[in-house]
Amino acid sequence: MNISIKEKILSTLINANGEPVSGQKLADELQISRTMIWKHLKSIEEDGYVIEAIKKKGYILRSIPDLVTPAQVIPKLSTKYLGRNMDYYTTCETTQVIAADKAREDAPHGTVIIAEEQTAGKGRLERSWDSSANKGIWMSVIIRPKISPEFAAPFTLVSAVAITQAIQDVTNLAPQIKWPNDILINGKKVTGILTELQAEMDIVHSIIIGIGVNVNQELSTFDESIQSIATSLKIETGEEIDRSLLVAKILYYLEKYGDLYVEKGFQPIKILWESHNCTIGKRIRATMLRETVEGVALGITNDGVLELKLDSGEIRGVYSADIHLLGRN
Ligand code: BTX
Repeated sequence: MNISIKEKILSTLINANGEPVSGQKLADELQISRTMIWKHLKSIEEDGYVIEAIKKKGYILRSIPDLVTPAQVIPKLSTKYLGRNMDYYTTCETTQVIAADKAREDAPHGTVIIAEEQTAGKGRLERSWDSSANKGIWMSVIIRPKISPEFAAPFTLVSAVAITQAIQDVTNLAPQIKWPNDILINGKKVTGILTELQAEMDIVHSIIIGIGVNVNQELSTFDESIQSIATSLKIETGEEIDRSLLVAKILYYLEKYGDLYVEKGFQPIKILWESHNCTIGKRIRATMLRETVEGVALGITNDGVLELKLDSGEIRGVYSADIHLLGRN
């Protein structure tokens, strides 16, 4: 586990559940001086934690800011490998590029790069992703499944199912998936997924799953250009959501369904995806790189390809597109 001394001190304070933690004990355990412990505690306070020092007893954590630090996420994890190696940034341009570099440098299977803020968040096809500070979940997950590249694309659908289920668990909302990977609540986008691949012809080196979830934004936090199409969990529930808990839940379901897909194929995921989808049976417009077509979405195939019945009667497989829902068939 990649965890700094500061994070270890913080984890100890969090795990003490309101009981005092002795400075001397911390110093002994971590084999550093009391002065160093004190410096780390000051730095933890600067991050927004409130720590009370009680004479002869030690330090008590009185309040925790809503952050997605490893110290807050890791104790909530119930995964075997996802998120067990976590790199945290208060700000960065995009976690996706950091993850791509780390994947090339042999970062272990399940590594997560997470940031409080992205200044150049990436959407698909060079679009941008609005990633304001301390309000959302902006993370890239590196996985190294032993599969060949043609089996990589469904991981986008696996991720959409995992995130939907996690949001449902934490908020009781019932998000819907618009093929392939938009997660909507009341017709507005709450999540975006960007899946990137590092591979050779016959083997996947890594899949980098970029996940953006709007959590605690007010409508005015969003860039004006997306205020009519975006929503957040706070807007939908009226409540602040614990982001670190949601990160842990997403990683739990992503590991569970990712493993299920690798072991059993797409069929079990397909059933889950269909139960959350809002695309099948609808009349849609699919904008692809070279053309735009309209028709009725019939369903998805065993590879996650969307089958569309065009007005001419022709049935077309859509591999990658932006989908606009036009209403019922
Ligand atoms: P997408 O191409 O499906 O969506 C991008 C489009 O969505 C934008 O053109 C804009 O219209 C709209 N949009 C931008 N920001 C938001 C937002 N916060 N909420 C709702 N709608 C928005 C989706 O691409 C893929 C997004 C992946 C984001 C993650 S965050 C962690 C990782 N790092 C990174 O840079 N990207 C991924």
